[in-house]
Amino acid sequence: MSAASLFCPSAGFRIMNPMSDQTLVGVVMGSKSDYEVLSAAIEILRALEIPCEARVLSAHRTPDQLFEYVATARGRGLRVLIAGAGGAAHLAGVMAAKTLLPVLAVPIAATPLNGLDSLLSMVQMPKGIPVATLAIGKPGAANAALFAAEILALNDAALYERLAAWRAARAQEVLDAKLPE
Ligand code: RP5
Repeated sequence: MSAASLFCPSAGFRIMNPMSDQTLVGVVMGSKSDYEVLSAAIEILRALEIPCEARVLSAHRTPDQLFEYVATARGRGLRVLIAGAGGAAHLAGVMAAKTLLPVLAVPIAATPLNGLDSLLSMVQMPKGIPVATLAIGKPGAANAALFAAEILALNDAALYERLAAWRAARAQEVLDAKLPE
């Protein structure tokens, strides 16, 4: 198994950085059913070599365990939290209430309202407890990871270079695009 990808049974996926094994980003989802969407965030974090962990914790089904996770996150060295949930998605707001770490929220289409319920739940946080809300679904999950990377890159020149290279590669994909004759 490569050092860049290690499965940790007790904490879900844990992505190791060859330079440091300090976990920096915690990806929390309200249900295992959210994983397909949040995997878009984990893929980006892995590509940028940002050590992260993924957990299933619910604001309404496992509130005590969620509180414990968030309350200890900063002390464990985590620097950014990503929260993905569907329906009445109070997960991100509850997490933000328990920490001063930045919380990036990913709305998930899990009900007949197609994610609009989740989006509004997350984006309409009352003044004082901020949650940064991304787009619904996989695009939002990927952008949450990129936003986390931008935050971490403020104090990590090597990560800044990896992020710049990642974006340059996306630009090159556009420039290389071939249209039908
Ligand atoms: C939310 O309810 C979860 O975040 C998930 O998006 C949705 C459905 O959960 P399951 O019924 O699939 O566990 O709490």
